[in-house]
Amino acid sequence: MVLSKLSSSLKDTLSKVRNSLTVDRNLVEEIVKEIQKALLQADVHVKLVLELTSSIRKRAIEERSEVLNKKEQLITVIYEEVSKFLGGDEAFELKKDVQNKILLVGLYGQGKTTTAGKLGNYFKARSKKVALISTDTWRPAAYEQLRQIGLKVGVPVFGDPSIKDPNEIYKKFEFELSKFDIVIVDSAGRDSLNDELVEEIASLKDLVNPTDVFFVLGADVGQTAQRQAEMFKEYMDISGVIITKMDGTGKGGGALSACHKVQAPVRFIGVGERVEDLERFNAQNFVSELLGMGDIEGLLEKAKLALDEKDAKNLEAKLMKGEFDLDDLAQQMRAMGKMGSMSKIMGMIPGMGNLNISKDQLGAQEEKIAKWEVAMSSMTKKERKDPSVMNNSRIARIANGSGVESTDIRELLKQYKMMKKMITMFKNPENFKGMDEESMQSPDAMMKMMQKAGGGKFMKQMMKGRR
Ligand SMILES: Nc1nc2c(ncn2[C@@H]2O[C@H](COP(=O)(O)OP(=O)(O)OP(=O)(O)O)[C@@H](O)[C@H]2O)c(=O)[nH]1
Ligand SMILES: [Mg+2]
Repeated sequence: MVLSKLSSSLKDTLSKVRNSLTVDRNLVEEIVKEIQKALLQADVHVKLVLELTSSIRKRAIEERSEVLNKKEQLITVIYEEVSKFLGGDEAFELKKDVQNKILLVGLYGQGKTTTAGKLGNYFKARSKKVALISTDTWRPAAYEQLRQIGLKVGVPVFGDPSIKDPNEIYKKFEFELSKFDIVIVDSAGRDSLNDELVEEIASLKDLVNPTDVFFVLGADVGQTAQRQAEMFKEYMDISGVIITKMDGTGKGGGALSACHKVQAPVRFIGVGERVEDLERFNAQNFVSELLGMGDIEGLLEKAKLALDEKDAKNLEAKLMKGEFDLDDLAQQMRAMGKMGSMSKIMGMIPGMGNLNISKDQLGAQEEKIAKWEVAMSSMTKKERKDPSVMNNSRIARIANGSGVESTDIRELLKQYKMMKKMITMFKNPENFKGMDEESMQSPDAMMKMMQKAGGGKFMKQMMKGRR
């Protein structure tokens, strides 16, 4: 399997990191050297190897994480830099609300025609109306080859072997093609890179105006891949790369270098000759497999959570000073705006973590929050700092100015009062007396504590609102 040698070398390197007692400069240097060697042996271009490893070295030495230990951090850095090398870890999505036209380009025999059929099959299986068109006027029987594949996967194939100009073929079927969700355009290859080929394809590209141009190349191309990639890139924007023949014996490094050169992410990989042998490429999965990192997802999650927690801590510190005004509420609401963070924040309030909040309730809450934000933008600074000045005429004025119903504004003020009361309550350690960690997490115990503190009514209201 392609890259298996690279993979096993990198896995060895990483287990060295895991088994080391300390992470120091020497270890980083040693690791960097090993990664360099592994990449060079896999045929990755030397300049890119140096670029990649120097950013790994720099980050490993300079960056410090608050939550990850040094080992975890080094592993994360290696992972992130290798993923970035592959063009980032966002997976391919079709463009929304428009017809998707995908133009496949690349040299002779790299797998364009086969991949056109595979993509047809892939999108058809996802309930899309797909059509293929052959614009290859170079290879004898190119149209017939694509037609056969189309028959196999049950996708219509357009083309006309009697026409000798690719643009004319496309124009002939342009109207027919407009009826499909997705059109895949197969283009011609040449046995060596020449301006004539690239100019022909650039002109076809201008005519088709594709939503994506995928550069197709085999995992076995080696060092020439970079030059190919460069030449195509000079003539047109390439939005993605498809690496075929991943099931072969190629070293893969040439293809990886090419991806880096065109600065486009790998979108799909071909893993065999059959039409089903196409996989959507996911850099995160690929790199974790390459590096043998079962733990990477956990580490990334941990690092991200730490950032969220930092935000929450900052807010908490402010709240604990008791200076809670409407602007703070707005800030908190904005933080909650990120889907899912609402339940996270609830989870941070003792006793609230165990309440089940459904997605619908969350959605309704978020809608409400959006309205409140609009209302707040019509308030004066003074009103936001000290909402106790609020009266009927002010509320009417704000409703008028913002277009938000005055009942919604009253609800906002009520919510603010509740929050403020709750914060004051939590600030007083007296209220927590006699409670252990566990009972702090139980809604019933919290309810009792609240009642003791004289907040029973408020608590009941809160619970009612949330359920
Ligand atoms: N093992 C394997 N073979 C593949 C893969 N993709 C394509 N091939 C084979 O590669 C050869 C060339 O594929 P084509 O699809 O004809 O390549 P092309 O880029 O259209 O070639 P031209 O039209 O001549 O430029 C065929 O024998 C395919 O079966 C793959 O993912 N794995
Ligand atoms: Mg072909």
